[in-house]
Amino acid sequence: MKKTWYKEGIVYQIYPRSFKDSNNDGIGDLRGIIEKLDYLKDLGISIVWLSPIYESPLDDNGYDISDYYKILDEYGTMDDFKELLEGLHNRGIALIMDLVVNHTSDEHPWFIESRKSKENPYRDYYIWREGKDDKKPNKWGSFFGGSAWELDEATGEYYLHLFSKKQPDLNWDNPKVREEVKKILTFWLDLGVDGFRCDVINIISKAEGLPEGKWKPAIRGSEHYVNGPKVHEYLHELYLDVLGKYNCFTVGESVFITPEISLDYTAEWREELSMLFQFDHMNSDCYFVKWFARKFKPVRLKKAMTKWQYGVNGKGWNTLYFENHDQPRSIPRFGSLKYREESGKMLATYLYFQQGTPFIYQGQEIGMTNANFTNLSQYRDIESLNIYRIATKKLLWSKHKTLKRLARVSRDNARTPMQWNDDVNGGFSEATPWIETNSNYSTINVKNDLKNKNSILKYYQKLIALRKKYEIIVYGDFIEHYSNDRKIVCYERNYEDQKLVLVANFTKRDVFQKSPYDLTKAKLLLNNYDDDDRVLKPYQVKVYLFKK
Ligand code: TEU
Ligand code: CA
Repeated sequence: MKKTWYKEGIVYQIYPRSFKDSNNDGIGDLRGIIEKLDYLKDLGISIVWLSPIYESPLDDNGYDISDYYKILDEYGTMDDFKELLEGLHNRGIALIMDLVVNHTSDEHPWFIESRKSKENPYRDYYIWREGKDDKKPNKWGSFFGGSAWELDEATGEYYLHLFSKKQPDLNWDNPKVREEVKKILTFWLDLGVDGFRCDVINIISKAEGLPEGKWKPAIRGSEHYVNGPKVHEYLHELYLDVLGKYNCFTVGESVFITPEISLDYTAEWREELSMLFQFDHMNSDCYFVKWFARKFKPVRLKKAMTKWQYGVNGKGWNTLYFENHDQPRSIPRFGSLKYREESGKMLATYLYFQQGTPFIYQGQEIGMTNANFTNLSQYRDIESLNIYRIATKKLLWSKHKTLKRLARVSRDNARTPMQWNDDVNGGFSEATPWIETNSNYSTINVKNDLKNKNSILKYYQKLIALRKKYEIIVYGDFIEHYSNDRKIVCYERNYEDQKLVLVANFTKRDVFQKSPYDLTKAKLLLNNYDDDDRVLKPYQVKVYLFKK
């Protein structure tokens, strides 16, 4: 397997709107990130992924771009961006940008032109269809609920939007669109960025004729564009014409995918993408989509994680993530609020000792928890607001039930301001933030964690340092033991003359430690408790190193 910097790297995702506000208007910005560069360096991460900072009407917090070459005013200027990039590079940290090119904003000049007339030169940049007998062209659904089609008055035709109606899908079959994407990539790479996180990249190619979709528990119509007919051709084209010429890396967000299919994107010889995000483990507490809840079971999480380890290791490359800006916080989800510190450390260890590139989402490293919103007015996320409307109006869920569901799964859970200290608004801003700060900032914050030597943050620093020190954590193989055990986790990694063994307790009760090896013969590398005996305390995790 080829060794590369991005396999060895540790990524930290910044959601700029909620990271740090430098000018007290309640909105995070680039100069706020610049203030925190040393914090990032001390954490030990080596790559930053910046969620979108481009000009946008913010219908979906920047995942609706109206100018790919301009920084959103609220976030700063191109000079601020260059200073940020230089500040990161000076500290040995790479930067990857969010590339959102399945769709643009409806306020992008291309779409403004496109909707003007059927003859407009930009018409074919998007996907327009006539209605069928006064009805929508087909029954495809949007990821945010409702139909994926919107009627546009000017020409009486419908346009496709797999996300909000302010996010029209681009027509990748138009070579001009692909040239535009290459121009965008080249522009940012020439500025010095080190790669891209490619938003929903496995849905860019739609089946010819846009055939009717079958009803499925997932999104109606998705069988006609998930890993669509030309997706590999288009990605390979981007690679040949642009990406392959730079020492950059790409991580593609991919929905409804299997390990086998993922290799078609990431096997090195394919020359497409470096790695993918997948969602299987995100379904360990729901069915297909998060709105259909089921109880979290550790064994389901283990099965999903292990499936990807076995399916991809040695052939492609995995990503390791539990959190991002679309997911609720992982501690209340997979761990326990009662054992916040213990379970936060255990989850990190279980995840980041597997093979793949680690992704840490801002606030995860201090064990931030869900927003606890109880009122609809507290929500900002378009998906949450849409689903609330649909659930209460069409599915006739009660308001109470819908709010309870949102409190558990809403994307806003991850979007509350970063908690820096116990000053007003957690030190994020002196002004009222665009979304409420979690009131637990007085105890859960960076300042406290830096003072306390047993904090989650200190533990993350230690874990990151270990990943940098021991190649086995990056490149070792992966073998799981006791995969059907509902309480414990145990896996090993092997590399050259070394073996790592991880044992962990995924429950709130003491359990007896199990291991296929005599752990008294190994060196204890990491432990989230002080004691090391044969009983695993609630959410205890230990990692041992053997020299063969
Ligand atoms: O997410 C794609 C995606 O699959 C999500 O919409 C997912 O279905 C949803 O968040 C689950 O709750 C990407 C971005 O990460 C997300 O923030 C954007 O809203 C979306 O694409 C559209 O660009
Ligand atoms: Ca600001």
